[in-house]
Amino acid sequence: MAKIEAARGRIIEDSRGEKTIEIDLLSRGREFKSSVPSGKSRGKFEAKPIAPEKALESLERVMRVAGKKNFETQREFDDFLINLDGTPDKSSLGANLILALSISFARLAAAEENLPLYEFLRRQSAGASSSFPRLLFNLINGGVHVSASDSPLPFQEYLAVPKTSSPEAALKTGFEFIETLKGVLAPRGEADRFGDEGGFVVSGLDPELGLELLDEARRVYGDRVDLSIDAAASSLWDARESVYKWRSQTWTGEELLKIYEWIIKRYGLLSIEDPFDEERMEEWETLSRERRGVWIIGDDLTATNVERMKKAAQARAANGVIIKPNQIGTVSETIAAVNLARQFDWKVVVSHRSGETDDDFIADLAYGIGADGLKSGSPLQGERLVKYKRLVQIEKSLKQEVNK
Ligand code: 2PG
Ligand code: MG
Repeated sequence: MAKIEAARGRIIEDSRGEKTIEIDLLSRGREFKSSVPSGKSRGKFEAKPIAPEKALESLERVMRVAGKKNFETQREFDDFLINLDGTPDKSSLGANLILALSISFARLAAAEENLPLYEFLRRQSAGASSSFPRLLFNLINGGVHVSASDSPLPFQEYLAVPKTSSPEAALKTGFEFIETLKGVLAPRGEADRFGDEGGFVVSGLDPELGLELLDEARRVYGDRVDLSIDAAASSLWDARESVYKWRSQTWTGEELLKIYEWIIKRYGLLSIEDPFDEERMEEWETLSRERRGVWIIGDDLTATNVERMKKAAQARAANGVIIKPNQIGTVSETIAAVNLARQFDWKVVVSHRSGETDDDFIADLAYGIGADGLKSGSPLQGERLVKYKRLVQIEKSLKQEVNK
């Protein structure tokens, strides 16, 4: 059904000023563009991107074969890419090139069927019904997303999550809450430094401090947001010394567990992402065991990879999962991970990466598959805001349809 007539690729800059690729697929006089993000706190089980220059060379290799074929389905196109690559981690063609092609193909195939992208994606996912995700705004950045000279907090992300399922209302709450938070941070002289995802930078060693500050803002603003963290603990884990470590601080797994138990109670946390290292599932289990109401979310742990997810489910390590298309590399495999999460009855949070572009694919994905959350940084940064705005646009278009 879908015939790719030509492809173009170029190198662009992401939100960190690092190089990434943008790809256009051309078909029947129309072009279908996409670009791919990249992560800094990358898990070891992720698919591997290659240098952008090399990825553009791979594009020629792909087109020599793809240009002669017709592809019936997304799965068929993705399988073609996976087979042509031939490696388990997509390091031959490059996971970045493969994902850009896969996303552009989804846009092309949706257009062929005259469907909005989110509806096309919903149909790829067995039994999914579309719904709007909660928005997880990363408002205080820490860990490896902040330059070391700013003495960042140990946990990578301190998030505020508006208590509404309307993206428009959530975005409004997000901006208002940021203003309130500024008022809390200004007397500390910390209202004008930003990390990779557009959140504020707070200096300190106490992992709780980011939550204390968000909570202070919440007391002023009103109880209209939940709080969450991404500890990104694989970045803290020191395998040689068998401890978690951040600058002059160290914690054993048990000590971290105590911190989580305390902050869950103290702040009524909605979710904790990557509380422990990606290899230490026994530690995850100790937290997940007692915490049925809190979303214990795997990111580096699960890497949007069904084999990793099965292991985590067997170990009872988590009850939720981060879905990042570029961790696995194709749209079909991303949706397979979502389907499996649903079978496990896990929460699903679709997520951006710390180095982002203006591509808003993940917003259509999150709505299309009915994700519980979309995590895309602070709305103060343009590359993050486009994702949230795309959801608002979908919401408005659906309302118009009802009013017709
Ligand atoms: C994460 C992500 C995105 P990175 O850990 O969840 O917030 O960070 O893209 O650097 O892996
Ligand atoms: Mg994470």
